[in-house]
Amino acid sequence: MDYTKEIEELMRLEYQIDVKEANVKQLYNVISKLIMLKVSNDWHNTRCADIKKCGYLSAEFLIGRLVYANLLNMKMTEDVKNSLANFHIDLNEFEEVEDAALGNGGLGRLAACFLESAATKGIPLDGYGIRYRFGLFKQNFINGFQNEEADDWLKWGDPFSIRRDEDARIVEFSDMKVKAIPYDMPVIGYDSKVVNTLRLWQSEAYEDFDFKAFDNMQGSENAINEYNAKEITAVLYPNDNTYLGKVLRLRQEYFMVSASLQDVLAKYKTKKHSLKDIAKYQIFQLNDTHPTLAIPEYLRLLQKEGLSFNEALEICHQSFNFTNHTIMGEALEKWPVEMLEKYLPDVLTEIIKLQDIIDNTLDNTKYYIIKDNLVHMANLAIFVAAKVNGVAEIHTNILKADTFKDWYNLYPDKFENVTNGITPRRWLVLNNPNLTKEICSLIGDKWICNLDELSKVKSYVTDKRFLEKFKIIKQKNKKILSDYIYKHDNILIPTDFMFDVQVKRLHEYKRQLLNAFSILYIYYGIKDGSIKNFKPTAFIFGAKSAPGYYMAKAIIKYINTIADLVNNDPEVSKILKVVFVANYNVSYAEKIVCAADLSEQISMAGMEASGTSNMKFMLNGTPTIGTLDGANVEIAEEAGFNYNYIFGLNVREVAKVKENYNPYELLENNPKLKRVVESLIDGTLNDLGSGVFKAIYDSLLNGNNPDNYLVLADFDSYIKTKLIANQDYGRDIFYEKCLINMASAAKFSSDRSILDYNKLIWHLK
Ligand code: 26W
Repeated sequence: MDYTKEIEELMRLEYQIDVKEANVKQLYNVISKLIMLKVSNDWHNTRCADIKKCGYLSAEFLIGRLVYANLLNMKMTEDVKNSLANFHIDLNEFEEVEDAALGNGGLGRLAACFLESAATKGIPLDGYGIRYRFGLFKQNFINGFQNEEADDWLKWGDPFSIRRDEDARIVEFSDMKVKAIPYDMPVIGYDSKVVNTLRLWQSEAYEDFDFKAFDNMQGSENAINEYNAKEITAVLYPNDNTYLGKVLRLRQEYFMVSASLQDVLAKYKTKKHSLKDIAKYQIFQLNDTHPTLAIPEYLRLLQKEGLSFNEALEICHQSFNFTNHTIMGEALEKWPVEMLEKYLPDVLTEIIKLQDIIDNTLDNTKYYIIKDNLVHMANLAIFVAAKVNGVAEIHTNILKADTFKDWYNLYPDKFENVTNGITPRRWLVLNNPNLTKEICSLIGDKWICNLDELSKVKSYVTDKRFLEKFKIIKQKNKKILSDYIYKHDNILIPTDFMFDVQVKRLHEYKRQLLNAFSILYIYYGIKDGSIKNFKPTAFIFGAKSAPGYYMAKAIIKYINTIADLVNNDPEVSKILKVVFVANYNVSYAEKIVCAADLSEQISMAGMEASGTSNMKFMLNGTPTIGTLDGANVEIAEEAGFNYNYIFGLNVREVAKVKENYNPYELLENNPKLKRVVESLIDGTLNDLGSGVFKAIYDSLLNGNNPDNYLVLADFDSYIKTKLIANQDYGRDIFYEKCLINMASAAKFSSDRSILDYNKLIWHLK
């Protein structure tokens, strides 16, 4: 297809200019509109289908940059590239376009992969969430410390959204009433006629802003209302894994679910089915507890429509399913009863009715929703939901055996596992076109929508020609990444170095600190000659810290300071480089995961529910150095334990060690480790008087829970394994590991996850 003419016409329509006059933003908007034009019929047909649908309710959708992914899935990339070439325009120019970062990390990116997979597989799954005015903050470093800046993602326009004023809803709090305006995005599957919808709600003033009244100072009340209303969807909370208990966050959660449920009910009513049958047509997946207020809100709305409480509850039982994404106590949401009473009294009334049922039918010391004046959102979700699932085998087992043990004993059939996945379209086809081409030349292209086919590559892993090609492709990807890092972070990484990568949110349990310690250990070892023949390695980090997370920010400063030490050492910098890339995001990840040689997945066993970056690396042919945590376990099972670098304490051993853990004693018996840890306090590294390094030191050795995440306990095992991986690097056996991992990644397609959800939980056609 030649799109030249359509591009010209759209440019005239939108901007009244010639294509050659257009800037990048204008071009981006026009190409996006072209995609919208081409998808509109399929989108309309999917939307109108009168079939059972599932709503994926989520406070986060980390969709990233859409233009390339949409072109790919529409199979338009080549044609658009050629059409633009007529105007001497390069498609790569859109790399400036901002990511839509409407999510924090794993949970939000998972939601985006799931929507893409459902559309690809033809499953009617629509997303409902929040249209944040500002997404996850942008990160830069000032003297090595994280600095946050607002993410004004809309400055590029929002060409993939359609605002639908006609579907506006009113959301009421006890003290304010706001308008919820939906913005719809088409969710485009790969080569698929099914185009689902991501509906994101924006809050606006209920009354139109009255300028005249405002001028006269008569209606300043209106101005204030507008300000308050807009505030609800102003910004994504940047905390990942800690519950804050803020009123504004409560408003966001209620705003999103109330608007979405009203919407679903209004649409259902036009269909003339009995309201009692609604669960046959519409169900919901709760992405963690953030949207769990949907349960009491649905109870309230259904009763308003005339159903009895019991009828409404029965519908809720059939409608809601709940996914848990973390076992960390501090992340589990518990809203104070007084807060609900103050802002959402009618919702609280429904919650109390549920608690009454528990009081009347169950042992309420074991089972409760309200306790100590807190509403336990996970318990609410489990009590009502039809199915509850964890996100990797080991995680689901921990939920059953520990976190929700009593509930599991009560409702064993409610609990399911659905191991997470990633979409192979964005995370292989799009980000690694050369490897994609090579795989297609071996086994055809069916694997793109059926990743099981990828296992056919296994018969080529010892084929020298394929291995050489893989090396060349990896080398090319490393060059692209190295150039990008040089441009954005001003550090030059030679491409013949091993690229050892840890990218994910910064959290103590993920143990970036363990990685940092290992680098210092290697640095000292090279200097004193105790580590010989270390193969040149670049340690690459990418991570955002929650702005208020003191210890995570301290660790960022520590790693940046180690980077300065190492990179400025005239001798060692010939062998080691350390870089902490600024503003790690989806687009950066696309460049990183295809260029990595080693994937760091080193959380303390039992803490990482699943992880999904581990899957992205695997699919791009990168072995894992990791603990037996989350989906690492399944990765090692699929690829074979010998093809990855597994180390450290397992879940059982962690519990055992914690019984009487003495990190102080451990250090005294390990002088080399002691030297590394003391870099925090002996003046080797300078935290510019902030005291943050001493705080890290204290977290390891002093206080109630010293070294809570067993960094020191796992250190020896980690360093030993890391040195083995280093020695393997560059040899044929290493590349065999790369290829075996890639060829064994089928299980981690989000297509498989979505089909599992459908088979075990949703039962959609
Ligand atoms: C209330 C504050 C808050 C915000 C976000 C609490 C918890 C969260 C998320 C549950 C954190 C999260 O993203 N969890 C990650 O979910 C991924 C997708 O299932 C998993 O792969 C990660 O292991 C898990 O940490």
